[in-house]
Amino acid sequence: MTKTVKRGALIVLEGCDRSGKSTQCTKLVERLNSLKIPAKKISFPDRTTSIGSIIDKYLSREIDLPDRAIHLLFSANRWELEPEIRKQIQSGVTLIVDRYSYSGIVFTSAKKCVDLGWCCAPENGLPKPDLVLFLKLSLEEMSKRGGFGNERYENIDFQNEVGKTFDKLTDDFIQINASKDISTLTNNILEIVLKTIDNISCKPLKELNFNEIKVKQSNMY
Ligand code: T5A
Repeated sequence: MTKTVKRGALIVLEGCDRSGKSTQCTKLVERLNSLKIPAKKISFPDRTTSIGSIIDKYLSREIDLPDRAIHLLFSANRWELEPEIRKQIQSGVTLIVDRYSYSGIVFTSAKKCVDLGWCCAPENGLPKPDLVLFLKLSLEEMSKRGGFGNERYENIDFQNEVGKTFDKLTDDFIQINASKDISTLTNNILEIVLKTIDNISCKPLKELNFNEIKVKQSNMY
């Protein structure tokens, strides 16, 4: 008789730039693996693919692209990893994801050039996270962290707009105070992640459907 493998969880860390997402994703995977829970980190944008290399050139200001074109490339970068995400989750691996569709929607929307519905549409149908943690950090603290200002989007006015847009997007995120020290944060986040892994049990992985999203302000751009 074949043994049914319990699926892994899809956990996303979101937040403004330099809020510590990458650091926490790496630490979480280490801690989960040390507890013998199979876990891997993936990051968006994934700059290692051919689509990701265009995104990297755009972010480092090597090339310019129209806002809609770069938005669709960020989304395509998620879709090219979608089969792998499903495969890993079904094989029992928990994925800790550094940014996801929410960043895609919010960063383009904060440019105030495209309406929210247009930003959301390409994300519909991607695997829906079991948990989204939002790392919240003040603009002042963010700007003091290493490397801030190196890439496109890393300026205080735009990050302020990004923060406000994230706030309007959904009530479903669990907010985390990202100003705490790294190990305290990892302990806090690990506790929530372990509960999620326990709770998913036999629940199937859902799909994102932004047509149902709870947008707090209907005229949001
Ligand atoms: N984007 C992204 C879109 O426009 N559309 C999309 O669809 C997607 C997915 C690049 C840009 O692309 C945009 C958003 C971004 O502007 P990225 O590759 O995630 O996205 O950007 P990165 O520059 O790699 O990462 P971030 O700027 O988001 O930084 P992190 O991951 O939040 O922070 P991290 O962990 O690298 O830490 C930053 C610094 O702070 C320190 C670290 O040591 C490091 O120096 N630090 C702390 N210091 C004190 N206390 C703590 N608790 C700390 N945690 C970390």
